[in-house]
This record gives sequence, C-alpha cells and structure tokens, in this order.
Amino acid sequence: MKDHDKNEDGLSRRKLLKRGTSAVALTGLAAGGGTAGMLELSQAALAQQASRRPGGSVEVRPGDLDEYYGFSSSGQCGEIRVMGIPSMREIMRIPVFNRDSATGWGLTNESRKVLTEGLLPATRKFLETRGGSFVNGDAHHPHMSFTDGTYDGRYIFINDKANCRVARIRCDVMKCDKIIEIPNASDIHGLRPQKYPRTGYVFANSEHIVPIPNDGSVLDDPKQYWSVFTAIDGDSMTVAWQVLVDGNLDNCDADYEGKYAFSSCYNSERGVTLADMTSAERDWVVVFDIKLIEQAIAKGDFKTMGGVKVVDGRKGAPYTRYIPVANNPHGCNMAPDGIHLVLAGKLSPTVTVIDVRQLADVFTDKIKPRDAVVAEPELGLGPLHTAYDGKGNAFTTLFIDSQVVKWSIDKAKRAYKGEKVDPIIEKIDVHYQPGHNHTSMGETKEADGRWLMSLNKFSKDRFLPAGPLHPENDQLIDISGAKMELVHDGPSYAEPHDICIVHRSKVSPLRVWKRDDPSWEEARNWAAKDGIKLEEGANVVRDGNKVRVYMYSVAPAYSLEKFTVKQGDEVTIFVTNMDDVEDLTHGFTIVRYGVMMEISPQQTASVTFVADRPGVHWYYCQWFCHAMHMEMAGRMIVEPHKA
Ligand code: CUK
Ligand code: CUA
Ligand code: CA
Repeated sequence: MKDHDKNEDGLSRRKLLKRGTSAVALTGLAAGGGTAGMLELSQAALAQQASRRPGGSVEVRPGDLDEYYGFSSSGQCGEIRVMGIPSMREIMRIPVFNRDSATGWGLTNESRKVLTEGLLPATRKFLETRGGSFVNGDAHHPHMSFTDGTYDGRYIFINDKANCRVARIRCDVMKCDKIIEIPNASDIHGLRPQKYPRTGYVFANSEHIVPIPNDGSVLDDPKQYWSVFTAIDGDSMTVAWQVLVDGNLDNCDADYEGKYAFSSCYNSERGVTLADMTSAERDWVVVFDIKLIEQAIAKGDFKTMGGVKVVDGRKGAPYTRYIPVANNPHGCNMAPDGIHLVLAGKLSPTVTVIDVRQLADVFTDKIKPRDAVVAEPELGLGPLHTAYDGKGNAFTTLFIDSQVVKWSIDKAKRAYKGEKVDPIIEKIDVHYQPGHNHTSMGETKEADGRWLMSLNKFSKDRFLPAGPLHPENDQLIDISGAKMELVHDGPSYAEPHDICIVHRSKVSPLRVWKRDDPSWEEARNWAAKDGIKLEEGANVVRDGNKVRVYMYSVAPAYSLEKFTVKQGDEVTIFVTNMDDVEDLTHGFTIVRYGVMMEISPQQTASVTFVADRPGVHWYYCQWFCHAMHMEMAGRMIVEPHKA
C-alpha cells in the first residue's frame, strides 16, 4: 500500500468515526455479527437437547449449549475458569489473583484498583518496591452467592491461600470487582458463603497458626500461635468479625438455616511439624454460633486486632463448640437435606456425620459435642471431600484408593446404631488421586443428582506426555442412573482444587457492558473534570507533566490516529469501545511499552504509564475485530527531552 492510499484510508476512517455508530453498519466483516439471545432456550428445546444424549452420553453437539456452568478454581494460576458442563469445554477465564496479558488484568487502572485498594496498609508498604500488588495467587474455593439456600447468580467468591485474600466476581460481566486482604490470618484456605437467608456473610478460614499480631514480637514460640475464622460482609466486601480459635482451620461450610458455620481442624495439636500435627487420635470440627457471635460483638465482648473485631472463641467460649471427628479431617460438606454435615478424615478411613439439629442442645450443654455425631462409616483410604445428589446419597473422594465412593447417609446412620447394613452403594475408579468432587447444584437445596466431577490431582498416563509437569485430570461422572458412569477425561492446567456446578438458569450475563458501569467510575470522573465525554473523546489534555488521552473506538479505528506527548510525561489513556455489537471486543496495545488492555463492547478501560522512551510507538488493536483489524492502529509520538 502506497503512502497516499494510507492517507485516503485514514481520511475516510475519520469520516466514518464522525458518523459515530453508523459505522457499525459497515462492519459486516466484524468478528461479532449476531446479537441473538441464544441462551434463552425454551425448556422444550432443552429437553430435546437432553434427549440427544442417549444413555446419558455427554455429547453436546456443535452449536448446542451446555446445561450447566462450572466455575472452576485454577489453584496456583490464581484465576477462575468458566466451563460448560457436560461438554467440559472451557468457555472463559476470569483473571483474579494473577496477571493476564489478554485482558490487561494487572495493567489497567481499573484492575489495579481492584488488586490494590483492599490491601492492608503494611502490605501496601511491603509491595511499594514490588510493583504495588501481588503477582501470584493460589485460588482454591470458588462458590456462588446464595439466596434462600440456592445459587442466586450475583457473585462468585474465591480465596487466595497464598496472600490471604478473598475476591468477588460479578456474574453479570464475569469480572472480579473486589479483592480484600484478611488481617490476622496466615493464609486463607476454606471459604463458603452463607446459604440462608442470603449471602450475607462469606466465611473464610485461616489455615496455619501464627502469632497475632505477626510483627516479630513473637517468634519461635508455637504456644502463642493462633488461627482465626473470618466472616466477611459479601455486600460491602469488608471484614464483619473474626473469631479466635484453638487449633488450625482447614475447610468450612454453612448450614441451611443461617445459624451455624463449621470449620474442620486437622491441627488440634497446634503443632508446627508433621509429627506434631498427626499425634492426636482425633481432631475436631469447630462450630460457630452466628447469632451468639453477633450478640458478643453488639455487647462489646471483642478485642480489636489488626483493625477488626475479634471474638475469643477458643475452647470453653460460649460462641463455639469443638466436636471430635475422624483424624486430621479435611472436607467439610453440608448435605442439601439441611441436616447432615460430613467431615472427611484424611488419616482415618472414615467420615464423621453430624446432625446439625442437635447443635442447639450442644450449645446449651444439654448433650456432649460428640453426641451430635450420628454416623461414622468406614469408606476407604484417604477420604477428602463429599458431594451429594439430593436423593440421600453422598459421594466421597478417596485420595489414596483413587476412587469415588457412593454411600447412603441413612444406611450409615443405621449402621452406626448397630444395624447390620452396608452404607456403601458403589465405588468407581478415578484417575488418579482425587481431591475435591462436586455434583451439579450439589451444594444447594436444589441438588439435582445429574453430574459429578472428580478433580484428580494426578493424570499420569491419561494424556499425551507433555514433559515432567503433568496436567490434572477433571473427570465427569454421570450419576443420574443406578450405576455411576465415567464419561469424560479433562486435562486442566495447575491446579483446580474445586468447582461449583451451577444450572444455567441461575446466571444471566450481559452481552455488552452498560455505559454506566461502576468499573470505570474514575475514568468518568476524570473525563468530567476535563469537560470531555468518554463516548466522544478524541482529546489530549495536558495537566503539568500529566497527560490524559481520550479516545473511543469504532471498528476498525480509534478516534485518534495519533497523539503527541513529551518524554517523561505520565500518560493516562482512556479508550471507550463504542461498538455495541455482541462479541466485538477491541484491544489497545502500545509496542515496547508493556501496555495492553481489553475493551469489550461499550466498555471503557484505561492505563497509566510514564512515557520515558522517546520516538514513534504504534498502538494497535490486539483483539481480532474486523477485516481491517490489522489497520486498527495509531501512533504515540514521544518527543525527546531537549538537551
Ligand atoms: S482443599 Cu484442595 S483438595 Cu484447598 Cu479444598 Cu481439598
Ligand atoms: Cu479492533 Cu481489532
Ligand atoms: Ca491432627
């Protein structure tokens, strides 16, 4: 292409831009053509689709949509992955505790705000010379918010074990909007939302024991190490209160009446070595009485530690009870019947079943804590987590046996009373060493008994070898029939610990952003101050050595084909995508400046950097958006310092 052609092309582009969104009419070649609400399939269509699965096979044919969302943690990757179930197709990734090149998570001002604003002051200081935010995360437990005992489609909450954070993901746009760091904790492991009446609280466990405060005043003296249970207000994403406990805390869950939360503890010994932590015959589950704790806060029976209210819930306190359970327990799973809580003992072949209706009597000391136990079936080696089908059956992963065992809660209770009955219904081999498992809708009162996923820690020989590092293996099991049927092997990159499987009727994401979205409130404020509309911006505003550049995009062009700044300027670029065509995402990348961001339809995104490299730096769109996508570019001209 000759230079003068380019100029002509540029002119016509500008003309198109002046006509605003009418340019969309000319974007027939744009990547995202359709706007149809495909997800609104009728029940009849769904039933028809289901009938195409003879014998419960998992075929979801090209063009068919899955019936369930799977929100999967990614462990050490620090993100959330959205899957379609039963096809096991990965649909989307939601960056949370990680950095993400595709979307600019960690680079844009909007994401940096989320990543930094909830950090504790000491952490902010610690990170000052380390880029301002953590770059790693260890995401374990994604769970959707509840209303009245079932998923309500508002949020997903997830913990970061590595850096003591809890994040919230908005399900309307499938983006993380809040991350907070939990004080007094050594790492945040177990996480569960309150199920009833709503979320409400998000409960989060600190796993390892540490001195509180952990400021160097106590060092190698484990007798002074503690752990805390945290209740976060899921609406404001602030810590509501904490409870100081004996032992450590591992996994947690909540009941279906809003009365109790539960945390498993594998280190009742408060040891710091493996030998210490496994020395006791039994550990316990800690039961938290939410009303009593709220009353304690109201009447002032708390200490302020690390800026939050901490109630003393150590043994003997009125607010907690410690129920002995199978040794070194791990999984802590409330059944959808609202009655049974199952604690899986890693070091014992048994799980402990507690009847939560007994807990009122435990708290008034009418009965002993252990009297709330109604069954303790022996299931196999290394029980870790339990899922439910809503029909009275439980599915427990056996890490050492590499199996999932299906068992009857009722039969386990009868056996506990001495009846000669085997609670085990069936065992199925999984490949290999399963950690979490999860059933469709299984952690809600609407558990439907259709699908079970086994998240296996080892894949060994199940996939083509790809080096010493192996993927995990997420296996899908059809549990709708009399026999469990393994139907899919799904390799996954390090290391999804947990998934929640949500019927698609619970979730209704937006197709394009709403222009008044709170995500870019700061961008809006800057534009207002500068007397500019983000939607119409083609402006460069100088404010001392700070420069604000406003532009919008309509495929296949930015409203500014170039802008000029001075070397050393602090430059903020706001890009607003004025296309309102579904799937028509643009990007903004500046070459050799480490700048990259996603701008989806009707979204505004911004980035700030110091323009310390003089010269001509092309910016371009890195999301394929149009036949002329390659031409969607412009120049940032950085004038050098005058010598
Ligand atoms: S923990 Cu991973 S297998 Cu973090 Cu839920 Cu049990
Ligand atoms: Cu816009 Cu590619
Ligand atoms: Ca122990």
